[in-house]
Amino acid sequence: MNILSIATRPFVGQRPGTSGLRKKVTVFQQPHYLENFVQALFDTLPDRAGKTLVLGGDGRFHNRAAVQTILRMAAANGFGSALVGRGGLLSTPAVSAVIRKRAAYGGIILSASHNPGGPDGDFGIKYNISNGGPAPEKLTEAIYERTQAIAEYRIADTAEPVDIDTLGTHSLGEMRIEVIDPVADYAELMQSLFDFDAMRAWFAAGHRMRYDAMCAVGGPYAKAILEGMLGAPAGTVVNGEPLEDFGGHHPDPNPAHATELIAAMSGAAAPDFGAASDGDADRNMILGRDFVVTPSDSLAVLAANATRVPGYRDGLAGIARSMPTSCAADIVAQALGIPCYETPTGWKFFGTLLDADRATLCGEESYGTGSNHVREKDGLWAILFWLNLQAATGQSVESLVRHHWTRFGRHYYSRHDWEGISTERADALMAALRAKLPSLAGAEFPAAGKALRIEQADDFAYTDPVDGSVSQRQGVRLLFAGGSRIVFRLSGTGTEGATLRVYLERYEADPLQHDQAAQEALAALIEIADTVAGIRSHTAMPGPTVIT
Ligand code: G16
Repeated sequence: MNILSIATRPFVGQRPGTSGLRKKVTVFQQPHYLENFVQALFDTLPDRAGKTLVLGGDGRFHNRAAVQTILRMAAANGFGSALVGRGGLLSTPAVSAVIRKRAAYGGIILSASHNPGGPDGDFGIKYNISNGGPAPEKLTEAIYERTQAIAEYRIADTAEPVDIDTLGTHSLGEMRIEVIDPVADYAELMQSLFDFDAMRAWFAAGHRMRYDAMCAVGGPYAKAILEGMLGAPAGTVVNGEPLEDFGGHHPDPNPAHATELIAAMSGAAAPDFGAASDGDADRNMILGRDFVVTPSDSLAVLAANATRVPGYRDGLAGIARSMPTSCAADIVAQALGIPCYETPTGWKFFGTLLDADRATLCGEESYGTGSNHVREKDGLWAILFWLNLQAATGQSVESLVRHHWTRFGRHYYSRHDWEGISTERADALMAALRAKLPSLAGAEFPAAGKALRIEQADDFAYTDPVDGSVSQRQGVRLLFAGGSRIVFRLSGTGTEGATLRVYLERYEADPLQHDQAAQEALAALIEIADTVAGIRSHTAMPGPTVIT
């Protein structure tokens, strides 16, 4: 095999964000753009020779072309073999499962997660290390440094595309390519964790479910497991065919973007259980009939009930949540007598805790939940966990959550996103807020006839308790007496301008106060957030663009 060395020049802005490098498809289509990033990645993996690389993506536009390029580059950079999901498809949690099961060196996932796809949409690439989890910051920074100095990349000189649509093995020079069933390893892992008999019986008893795969990569997994292995009626999985533009859907499973599912779950004739996953199937949304579960509550309910599920029968070592995620899990951890870790936003921060067996379950407000079975959040895993709980207890989603609130109290929770702010304005807002921090502790705000007092105001910093690495400036927190919180941070996953995320949370122990609408229950905090940060004046926007 002839290997070409192609001269190139650095592109500005190839720094991975919260979860890999995400840009517009048109940016990735520029000559050398993908190649530069992949070569920079390979250059930071000096002992890659002869090793196995897992490769797949969420099937969005540009996925197939990128797979071919990366295979040619992997062969030219000395990898011994590549495991590719059939059709170039692998969900993010499946990549993690395959890396772990087959002891691969690492994996490349082609996805921009929940961001829209298609020729005018977004594309992305992320690297996972040998534990199956996202590359830690040390590695993503090294990749970025390399992108800024790159002068050439290596690629196999062949115009013949590899047949990635047929299971089996091929070779590209000395590299062996195995096209694998994207679902098989993952499905086997799910069987080892959940009570498939109980879930089969739940469907056989006539219970109904609606799983909206949002025309993304979750469809094949959900169909194989729910309709194939668990006997759910055909049609349980909707929007189940992965499409390059997600059928025009915004594959972000939350109440703002999964409106079809919310409508289908409303009314007496609605199915018992509703669920959705995102572009790369690592996020999940859980619904009962006329009832939407917040991701923060979902983590807390799963933790409190974990021993009802075979894979977690022996209990949990600990729980971890990202800082903006509500403190509902903390109260459960306290009751169970186990630690609860508060990490920065980004699944990569859970890796060391899971590897060290300090945490068993992890979760984030951004519709991510997972456990130590892989090193990624896992949409279908969370959905099967909820299904297993319903089958094991005979309770509905709503009743599981209401019992939980009665026992532990309710954390009213909402996230307000202000999207499409110019980077300058967003940076100015955060800088002004940070400058104000010293004056905020002790400040009082009138709310519904009483005063809300800020007890602590800071910029969240995290020291990883396992490897000691430090991450600064992870978001401004206002912590109020009584447990309410407001958190401000800028998103690290967007591709245009900046998105301000404002996270709002209020704790309510009294069961008689558990029936308010979240936005009403949080009204005073919503007002304080704007007063303190001057959001409207900084952004010149009338209100948030997305409320979840
Ligand atoms: C990624 C990260 C998550 C994070 C989310 C939102 O999820 O893996 O840890 O919570 O982005 O991040 P941000 O608030 O910075 O936009 P995904 O599903 O997009 O890979």
